[in-house]
Amino acid sequence: MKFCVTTPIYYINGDPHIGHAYASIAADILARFKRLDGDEVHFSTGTDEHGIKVARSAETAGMDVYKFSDLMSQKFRDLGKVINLSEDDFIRTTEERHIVSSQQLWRRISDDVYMGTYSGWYSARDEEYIPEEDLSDGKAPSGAPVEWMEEESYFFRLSAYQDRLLELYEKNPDFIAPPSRRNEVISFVKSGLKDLSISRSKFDWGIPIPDAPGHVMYVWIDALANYITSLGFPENEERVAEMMANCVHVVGKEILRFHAVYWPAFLMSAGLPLPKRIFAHGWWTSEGQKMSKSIGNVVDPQKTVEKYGLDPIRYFFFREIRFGEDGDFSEKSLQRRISYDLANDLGNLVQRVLAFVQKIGGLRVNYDFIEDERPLFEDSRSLMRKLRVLMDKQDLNGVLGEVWSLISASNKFVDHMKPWELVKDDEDKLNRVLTALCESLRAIAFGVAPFMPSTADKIFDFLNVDGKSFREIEVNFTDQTFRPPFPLFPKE
Ligand code: ME8
Repeated sequence: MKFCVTTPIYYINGDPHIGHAYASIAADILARFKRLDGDEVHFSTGTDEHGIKVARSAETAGMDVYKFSDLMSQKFRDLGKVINLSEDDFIRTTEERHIVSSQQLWRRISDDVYMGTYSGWYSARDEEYIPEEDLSDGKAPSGAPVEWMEEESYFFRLSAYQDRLLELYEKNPDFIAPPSRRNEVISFVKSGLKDLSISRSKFDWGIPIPDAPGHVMYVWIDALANYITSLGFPENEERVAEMMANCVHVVGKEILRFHAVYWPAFLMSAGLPLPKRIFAHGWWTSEGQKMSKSIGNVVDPQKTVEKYGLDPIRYFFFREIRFGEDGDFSEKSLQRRISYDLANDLGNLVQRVLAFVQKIGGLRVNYDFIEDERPLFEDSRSLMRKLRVLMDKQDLNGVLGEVWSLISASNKFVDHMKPWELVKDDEDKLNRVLTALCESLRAIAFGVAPFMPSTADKIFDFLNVDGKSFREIEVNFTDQTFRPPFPLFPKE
């Protein structure tokens, strides 16, 4: 199977923060899961560098806009290292390949494009025109200031796509996820679509429109096109087609409309395939408040990783809330997750089982399970089948829930079976119990691997397992001595 997953490409007007890290880690988890499951994966992320907002930030910084873009884009690339992203492509919208691709997309939609004049309120922070009726106290719904703009502009005949879009949502109920977001989009489209202004003439930090000197593309056209550029458009349309058919765009809920309404309309107009799903995730506040530079509560990914380690943060994001909902990032809740779920449940299980196996001189396998051990063995072998179903719905929280129920079942199994007593008088049972436990540790390691890759690697190492493919779960262990385990989440 082929699988494609994308993150939003981030504006480079400010430093990356934990919200960007969150969206990227979500996509990374989906990509890692599918790779372990044997799929051919294309995972792309990158930076959105054109538009008024970025041009103004460069101006404020007193820098040439190209130099500014290089500097800021690099910060997002560096964030990828800090959060262990496994992207296949990091795309910058200022790259030549992207300019070619966006211009080609433009040509392909040109039957739906006409020239007119735009006048209205523009929010540079949202990079969007705001309809007069949506203003409150003279501001955009996001709270951003607006300014009056009037210019000659190209328009995209979005109004002509209303019925086709409604049909798309109707026929593909999972096109927009989670389901709660779907109605929101449907009622927006039903309320009537206006044609969309898709060019700028008073401003030049954008991709030039073919054969239209003095006009650049509206930043959102160029931004959305990144997904197909990354897949090789325009040279390789075959690859675009096969990857888009199973592509999930992970986006924040505030940009769902661009992805679920404008993007499919552009693709339909261009005669290009639509993605499989747009998944809108929620927003994180920090210690109960909206993250903002003026409040000073913006969570810096680098510092948080230095303090708590990366894997606990990657875990926290997807354990704390259902993927799609809003959450609050607080150090207290993070610490709680680390000490209960990670150190007590997972860390302790691995430690108590493997230290014991080590103490008795290694594992001597016995797969002749009886009623006592078989359920744990079967739960371990069938874990991946359950996770696959949940992952296909991007239910990341559900996946962790399943993995943690196996962890807790395994801990109870140890308590109940008391291997330290079996060692005295029932060697056969002892070996069955420990074999079942090693099986469950291996399944657990695979279950956590997409979320906490380095933690999983440590467990794989302890168990002498390769950790490259879920297929390894089906292979019986052999007699062996393991490396001595060390605590996965040491208490300071
Ligand atoms: O919108 N909580 O870029 P952007 C959770 N360039 N996620 C957050 C977040 C928070 N507090 N803050 C940001 C753009 N995000 C466009 C996208 S795509 C073709 C173009 C995440 O830099 C979330 O995923 O404003 C959001 O959609 C994204 O960062 C927006 O990044």
